Amino acid sequence: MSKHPNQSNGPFHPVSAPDFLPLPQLQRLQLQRLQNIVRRAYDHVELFRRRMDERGLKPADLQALDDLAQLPFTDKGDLRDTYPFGLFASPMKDIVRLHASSGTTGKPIVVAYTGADLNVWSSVMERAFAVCGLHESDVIQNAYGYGLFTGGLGAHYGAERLGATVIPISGGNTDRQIMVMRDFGVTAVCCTPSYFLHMLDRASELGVDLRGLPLRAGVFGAEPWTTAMRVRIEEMAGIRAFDIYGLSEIIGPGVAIECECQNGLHIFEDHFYPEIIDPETGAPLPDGVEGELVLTTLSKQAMPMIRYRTRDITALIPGTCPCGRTLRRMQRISRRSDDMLIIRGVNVFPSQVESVLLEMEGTLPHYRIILTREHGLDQLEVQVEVTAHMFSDRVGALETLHDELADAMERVLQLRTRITLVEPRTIPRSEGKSQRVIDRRSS
Ligand code: DLL
Repeated sequence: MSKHPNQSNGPFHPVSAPDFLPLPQLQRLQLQRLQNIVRRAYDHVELFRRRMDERGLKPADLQALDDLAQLPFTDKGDLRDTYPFGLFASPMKDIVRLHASSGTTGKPIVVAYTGADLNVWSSVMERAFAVCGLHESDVIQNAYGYGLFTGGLGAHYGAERLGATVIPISGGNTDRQIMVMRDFGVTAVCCTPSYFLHMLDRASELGVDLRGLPLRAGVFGAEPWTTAMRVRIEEMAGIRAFDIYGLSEIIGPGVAIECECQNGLHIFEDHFYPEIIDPETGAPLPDGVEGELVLTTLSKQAMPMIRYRTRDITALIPGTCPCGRTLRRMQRISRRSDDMLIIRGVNVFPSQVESVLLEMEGTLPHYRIILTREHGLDQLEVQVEVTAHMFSDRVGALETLHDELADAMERVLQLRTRITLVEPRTIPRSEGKSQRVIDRRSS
């Protein structure tokens, strides 16, 4: 038998079979599922039916995958306007789980699952873990928060279905996380990248070197992080760090994940159909061009999402992946179309700030961006921790670092930035998604 493409991660995992479907077969499956889901949404979701009718469209008009582009978009505003249950396509008796995530106003957005939906969710999460080379012998510490957030339970059921040993520790209590990681022989950890950085710091304070433990993989997501951040994490922890993507509106974690090639995230296209559009005009963009990711759920029963505008900015990567999967890949999410900060008329993305900081020797990957308004003028301050070594009476070195950072920021952002170098462990840590931007301009 010939060597299977993902054999470097151990034997081919049987659950990965759908990742390798021949393209015509995948596309037939997608079209069939798309036709069913559009019919379901039309029959059961009033908002969707009204929008289709306004365009003179019927579900039967959908004859090819390309016809999807004629259908109306859905966005977070629709979830807000129909709060809490207005987009459900199943009666409450068939809904077995609700989750929620933050909305654009005070109310959260609510998402629903039937038993069949939970089954799909566990299966894509199981496949996601298999993509990173995890299997039944792994011990997975799941430090995503359990609760209304989809991270905890999503990863939990996928890891259990894989047959791995799951430690449902949830987020928080970092000392206990490190004790468990060491004492229970943990081989993989799931959490936000920022929380893992925090664990790394704390471990080193406690004199625990993660590189000496069996830990070999991290499955990190729920917030943007950069390749530079990955390099740091992999070096400091001696692991492979994989990027996992998802959002509550579509299912939770398990929409896309990086394979061993770590060159883009494979989208589980047999369940989630991707498009990239121009965020301004809504026009479809070709592969390789950055734009807003739009996703359509192909199998979700309780809350089908047709052409959901994620606000996440990425591009579909042309060509095939050396791993052999036929699932298309997207670039890691660099930013959201709506996390753009406008400072004195200049567009700034937090990821730009991070990339400058991480390229500079002597800084630690803990920072925050503080926006204020002084005399009517927006001010951008970047607070960043520097290494303890830097702080030990090398005033000259601190000054040099400060000036170099200010210059590098100006080059990249086209904006003069106030840099504040702070001692290690002074910036508040988060146990879930980090809050790196503090906007005090309106207060
Ligand atoms: O964050 C689901 C999740 C849990 C994904 C655990 C991965 C791991 P929400 O709370 O609804 O769901 O937030 C979704 O988070 O639209 C992105 O803007 C951002 N996001 C999620 N994963 C990534 C990632 C979960 N890998 C929103 N890179 C999404 C960048 C991410 N941003």
